[in-house]
Amino acid sequence: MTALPIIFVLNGPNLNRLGKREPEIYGTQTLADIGAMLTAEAAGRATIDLRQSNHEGALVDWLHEAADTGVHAVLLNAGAYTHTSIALLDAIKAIAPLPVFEVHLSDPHTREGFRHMSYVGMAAVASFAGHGAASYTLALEAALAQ
Ligand code: DHK
Repeated sequence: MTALPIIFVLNGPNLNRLGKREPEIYGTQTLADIGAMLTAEAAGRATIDLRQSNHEGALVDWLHEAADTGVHAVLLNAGAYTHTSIALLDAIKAIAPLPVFEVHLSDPHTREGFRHMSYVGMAAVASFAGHGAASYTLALEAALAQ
C-alpha cells in the first residue's frame, strides 16, 4: 500500500483561541473542529498534520520541516504574522517549490488597513479567505489538486 501524501496545516498566533475568540469574526468552530473536518475531507486521499503555535520561529521551523520530510503541500494561516513577518515570506521562498496556500477565516481585505498587506500572500501559490472554516477545505482541495 502506498503512503498517503501529507498536508501540513500550520496555524499561527491566537488561533488556539478559535471558538471563543471574537466569534462574530472567526466563527464558533474550534481549531480541533477544523482539524477533524479536514481529516474527514481528506480521508483516503491525504494525511492531515495540523499544528498551532503562537511563536513565529516555530512556524518557520515547521515550514523547513515540511520541505525536508517530503510533505506534499502546506496550508498556512499565519494569523497576525501574515501582515508582519518577512521571516515567513523568506521561509516560504526558502522551501520552494513546495506549495504553500494562504488561509484566513475572515477576509483581511475588508478589515482594518493594517491587515490588507500580506507577506505570506507574496509567496503563496493562492489565498483562500473570508469563507470561515471552509477557507481551509477550499485550500485543501487546491493543495490536493496540486
Ligand atoms: C487570523 C488572524 O489572527 C488575524 O490576525 C488575521 C486571520 C486574519 C483569519 O481571518 O484567519 O488578520
